[in-house]
Amino acid sequence: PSVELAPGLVLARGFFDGSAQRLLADEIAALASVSPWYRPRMPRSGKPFSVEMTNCGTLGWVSDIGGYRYQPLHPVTGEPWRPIPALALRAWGVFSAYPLPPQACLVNFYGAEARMGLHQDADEGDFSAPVVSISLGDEALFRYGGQNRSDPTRSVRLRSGDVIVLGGPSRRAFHGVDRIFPGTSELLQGGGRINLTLRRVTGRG
Ligand code: MD3
Ligand code: FE
Repeated sequence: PSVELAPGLVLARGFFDGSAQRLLADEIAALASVSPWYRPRMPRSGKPFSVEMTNCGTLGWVSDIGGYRYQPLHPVTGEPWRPIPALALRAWGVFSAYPLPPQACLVNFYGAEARMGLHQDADEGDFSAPVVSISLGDEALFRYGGQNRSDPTRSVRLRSGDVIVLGGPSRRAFHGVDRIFPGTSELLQGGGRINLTLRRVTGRG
């Protein structure tokens, strides 16, 4: 069952069942053994994120003191990113309504204390493509607002197996993760939360 929380913001509760979540979590563990988790830093300040990141796909989103960008190589190992897991591509196929496959899949890991401040995703060249997000592991309090930072916000708790789609006017909405709820899922060894976001980076020409 999917519900539209705001224009273009669709939540598909429990899209991935327990066995699909298990397969995806195992695929992420395998890809992180090749493309290790690293802690990005904020542009200019160099302050480390509380979220750890890796990517899969032909391009990955990275952040360091020089800025935000998409690049084909892991910033620490210098190796190419691994392919996007087939199950994640399935969510894109079901929800994106977009004729081309995703180029990038940013993989975020939240430990018990991690959070992500309110921001817009603005580093992509094609805003006609949605962002498709998959949640795994512990529950999280997700906050979303409007196109301006000062717009009112609403919150929704995201659970393991949920998919959210950010398309249309919601593609430019401010959003963030206020907190995670430790101990609410048994999926990940050692706890925590993983979020995958599937993205188009370049336009259709
Ligand atoms: C709303 N990740 O990686 S996913 C991100 O749970 C990010 O890790 C959060 O925000 C997380 O950039 C939220 C949901 C999400 C992703 C992209 C969006 C919401 C969005 C783009 C536009 C509007
Ligand atoms: Fe974001």
